[in-house]
Amino acid sequence: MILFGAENSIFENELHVFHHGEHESPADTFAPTIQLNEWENVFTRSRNPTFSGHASDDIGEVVAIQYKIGDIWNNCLASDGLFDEQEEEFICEIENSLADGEYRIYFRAEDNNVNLTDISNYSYFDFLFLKD
Ligand SMILES: [Ca+2]
Ligand SMILES: [Ca+2]
Repeated sequence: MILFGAENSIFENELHVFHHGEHESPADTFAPTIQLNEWENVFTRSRNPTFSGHASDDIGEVVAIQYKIGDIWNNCLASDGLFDEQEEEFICEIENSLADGEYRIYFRAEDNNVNLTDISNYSYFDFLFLKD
């Protein structure tokens, strides 16, 4: 009886570890989704406008949000100072001063399982810079 009990308990432990492991590292194949905060207008008079929004991941943590106007991706900032959670508010400050004109800004997100927003899923926003 004692021997049976011991074997049984080892079996249960293995089962427990297996299930635990499954919960610790589920397959994560999706990048976080991005929800942009709407501007009141589609134009700005600021040469260095700011965008903000919310990123959320079903599985995993948001580790980066980036924007691009043109060809180069730039990092956005986490509102709480660090991209390290499943839900993050972010701010993107456009560093290169804009010239007059129409622009499209793209956003993408990355999680801690190296999932990056697919090009077909980039969030974007069309706006105008009009100087005073
Ligand atoms: Ca994910
Ligand atoms: Ca955070």
